[in-house]
Amino acid sequence: MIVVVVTAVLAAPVGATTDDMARLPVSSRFLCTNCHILADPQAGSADLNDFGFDFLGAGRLWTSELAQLDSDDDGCTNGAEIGDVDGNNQLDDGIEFESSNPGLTGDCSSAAWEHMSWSELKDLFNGS
Ligand SMILES: [Ca+2]
Ligand SMILES: [Ca+2]
Repeated sequence: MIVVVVTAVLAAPVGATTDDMARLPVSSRFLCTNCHILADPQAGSADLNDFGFDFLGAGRLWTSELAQLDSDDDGCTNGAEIGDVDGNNQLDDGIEFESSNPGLTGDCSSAAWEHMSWSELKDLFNGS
């Protein structure tokens, strides 16, 4: 599996990022960092983040399966982070740009907490 992914990365044409960005429902906030790790913003980097690898594995297409994954393992699905929960390639109501980054761990939890009511928080701790 790793060999397949590495081969696909090496085979990717230069400049593919722009085309790939257009395949997401929205990419206006994080642009190429939805899929790539930019260690040095000046130089840039083609290294993929965890969402980038899953996007590649999905045939470089935004699918409902990809939307349901939590690529960066931060508790929010890729769909919730992008703003298209069901992955139908239509942004959810009121969404104009990514809510958080699907390839960056830990950037969505605070937003999720802020949107919970006190009764929802209580239910969470009570396990009901
Ligand atoms: Ca996530
Ligand atoms: Ca995230």
